[in-house]
Amino acid sequence: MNNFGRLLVGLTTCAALLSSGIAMAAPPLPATSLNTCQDKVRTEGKMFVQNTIAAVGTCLKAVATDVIKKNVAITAATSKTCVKQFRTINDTRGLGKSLQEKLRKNIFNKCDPAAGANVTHSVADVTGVAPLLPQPIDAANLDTWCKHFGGDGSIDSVAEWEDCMVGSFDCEVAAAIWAQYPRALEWLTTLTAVGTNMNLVVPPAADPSRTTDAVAGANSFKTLIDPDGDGIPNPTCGGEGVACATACCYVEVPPIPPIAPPGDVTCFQYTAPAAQIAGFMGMCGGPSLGGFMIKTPVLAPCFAAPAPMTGLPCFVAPALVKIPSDATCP
Ligand SMILES: [Ca+2]
Ligand SMILES: [Ca+2]
Repeated sequence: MNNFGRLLVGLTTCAALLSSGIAMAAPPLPATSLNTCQDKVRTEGKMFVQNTIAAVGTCLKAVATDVIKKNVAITAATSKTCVKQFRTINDTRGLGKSLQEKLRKNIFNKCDPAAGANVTHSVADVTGVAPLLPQPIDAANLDTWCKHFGGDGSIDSVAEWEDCMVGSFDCEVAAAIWAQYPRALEWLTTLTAVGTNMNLVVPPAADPSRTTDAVAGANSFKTLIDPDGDGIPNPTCGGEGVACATACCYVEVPPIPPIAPPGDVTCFQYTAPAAQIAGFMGMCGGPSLGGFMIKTPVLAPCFAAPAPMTGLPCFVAPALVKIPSDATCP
C-alpha cells in the first residue's frame, strides 16, 4: 500500500470512528437529566422575570417622559412603544414569540419526557410523587400554594408546574413595576382606554392582531396590579391576599322525651373568605321550626368539638356535611 492508500485507510477509519461515536452518543443519566431541568427552570425563570419587567418598564418610561417630564398627554409615539412592548407579553399568533411561549418551550425541552430521548427522567421525578430517582425536584411541594395562581391543587405534569411559575413570576413582576411606578395603574388605564392611545396604533397588514394583543396584554397586567378591579392597586400575589376561614353550623334536635332521646345533630362545614363566612354564620344562628331545631354557628371546623347543646359528635358523614369551599380558597 502506498502512502496515499495508507492515508485513505486512516481517514476512512477516522470517519467510521467519528460516525459511530455520534451514533452512540448516550442520553444523559436520569439524575443528570433531572438536574438539567432544574437548572433550566432557574435560567428561564430569571430571564422571564427580567424581560417582562423590561418590557413593561420600557413602556412606562416613555409614558413618564410625556407626563412627568413634559407634562403633556401620552403621545402617539409612546403608545406605539407600548404596543410593541406588550406584544411580547401577549401574542395570540402562537408563533412562539412571546416571553411566556419561550419560557414554556425551553422548560418543556429540558423537563418533559415527551420532548425526546435526551430527557431521561420521569414526570414523577419532577413532581416528586412516587419518583423513580432517589432525589426528585418535588414540584408537588407547590400543590396548595399554586392554587393561588389557578392551579387545581395537584401538580401532575410539567405543564402544570409551568402554569404556576408563569402565575407567580407575573405577580412578582407586577409588584416590582408598581413599586417603581406608583402611577402604573393610572397610566395603563389611560393607555388602554377604548378608542384612544394604544387602541389607535394601526397594526401592519401582515400582523392584524398586533394592537389588540398588546392592549389585552396591558389589560391583564393591570389585573395583576389590581386583582379586584376597584381602582386601588394591591398587587398581592395570587389575588388580593384572601384569608380563608372554616366555620361549622351545628343543627341539633334536642332530646324531647319520649320522642327522640338522645337527640340528633347534623353539621355543615364551609371554608371561605371572611365576608362569606360571616354571612354563613349569620344564616346559621338561632332556633327554627318552633324550637325543635337549634342552629349554632362556630368559627371552627365541625370536627373540632362536639355539638354545643347535645354534646353529640359531628365528625364524619352523614352527620358531617362539607359544603364545597369557596373557589378563592386553597
Ligand atoms: Ca393537576
Ligand atoms: Ca384592588
